Amino acid sequence: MKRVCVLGMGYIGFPTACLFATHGYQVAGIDVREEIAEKVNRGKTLFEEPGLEELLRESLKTNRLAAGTKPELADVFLIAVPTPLDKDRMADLSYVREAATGIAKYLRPGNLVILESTVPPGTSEKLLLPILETSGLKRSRDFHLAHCPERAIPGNTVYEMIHNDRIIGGIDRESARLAKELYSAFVKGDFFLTDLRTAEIIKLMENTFRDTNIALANEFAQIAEESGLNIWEAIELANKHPRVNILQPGPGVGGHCLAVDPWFITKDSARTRIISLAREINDSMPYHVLKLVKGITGNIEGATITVLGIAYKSDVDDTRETPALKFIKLAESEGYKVKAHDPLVKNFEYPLYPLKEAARDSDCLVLITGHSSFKQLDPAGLYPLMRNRNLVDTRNILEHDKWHKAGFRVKILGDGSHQG
Ligand code: SAJ
Repeated sequence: MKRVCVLGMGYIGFPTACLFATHGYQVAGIDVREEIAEKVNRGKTLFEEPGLEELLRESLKTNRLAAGTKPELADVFLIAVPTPLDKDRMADLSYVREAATGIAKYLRPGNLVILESTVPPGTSEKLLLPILETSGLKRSRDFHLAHCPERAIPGNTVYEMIHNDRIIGGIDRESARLAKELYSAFVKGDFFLTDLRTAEIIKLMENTFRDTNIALANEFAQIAEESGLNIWEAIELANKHPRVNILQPGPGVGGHCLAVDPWFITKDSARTRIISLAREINDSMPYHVLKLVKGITGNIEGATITVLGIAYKSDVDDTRETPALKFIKLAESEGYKVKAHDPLVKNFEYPLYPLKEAARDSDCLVLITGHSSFKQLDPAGLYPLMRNRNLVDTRNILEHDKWHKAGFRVKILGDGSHQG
């Protein structure tokens, strides 16, 4: 049976390790953090994702998965470590470097190395290969290398890992073919083979496309506020056109992908304009939300605001790059007292309160994350606790009539037709 060593037990590496373990491979799940490896071995999932708990249980029951902190001999090494932005908006590739250095010691003739982490074009060739060759082995002759960027969406990771099509870039045709064979164990989508550099940029293009589309929606939203119309209705109707699909405006773009990856393209290019502008528009949305809050809270001295939703998007417990954090910092710097509530998030930079505590003495509710459970919020359960009845809905998910009837002034992001 083939052995796969997965480096990085994060949002991608962990479910990937479980999928290989439940589809015929012996898997070592490696993470530099000992507590992560221990948790996996104790059968605890590292985050919530539909289907993940069952996969882990099955992987451990059959002894096909064991987590540890050091790489070990294997047929396949799969790198799924984070590639965050550094403070100069450059890709921080230190985790990739560290993982490759670890692998080089265990690399043997015939091995296949796969990079799943998102990286700037050229990283596999310029950074990864030279490190792997410190093993004394030679690319193509002795070992294979492929880049198979992950494409699964948080909140539906396991399903998408199985059903999405995959792009595989190889250092040579044989590397791509071997990687395809490996993933075929559980991937039901189609495979498309290409070279390393093309695979690297495809991943970045996908997320940049989405980020740019959201920036357009955010710009439309601000235009709608200026022009006294409702962008939500306008987008819905524009999307009835067979070739138009505008995404939704909101309080900004978070997560570890859309808010990060476009910068990997701009970094080495003097030609990018739309990409960085889109990033700036999306990054500016928390300022815009604060402007809406100021508009509705008016002259209330030292107002307290309640942030509903901290996660970077609906129905996940993930707060990476969340626009909520930026919004809270901005609001505090302008003298607001902020209390935050999120039904799913457990750890955050700021204290989180149960809903009623968060609403107590508040002057304004600001819905940042569109969690499904918020749709059922009952204004009658909250306003008796509040000092003033104001609501800003940045996701347009609440039943606004209900809130109006309960005496709230309501501001919806992107809706200039609303009179409050
Ligand atoms: N957002 C909007 N309006 C929308 C859609 C999203 O404001 O219409 C915001 C969300 O609230 C969130 C952010 O954008 O803050 C990103 O959320 P998302 O659901 O669009 O995407 P991610 O970051 O969770 O996952 C993306 C996916 N990429 C694409 O759809 C092209 C996923 O398939 C990738 O695997 C993932 O990035 C990744 O890991 O790269």
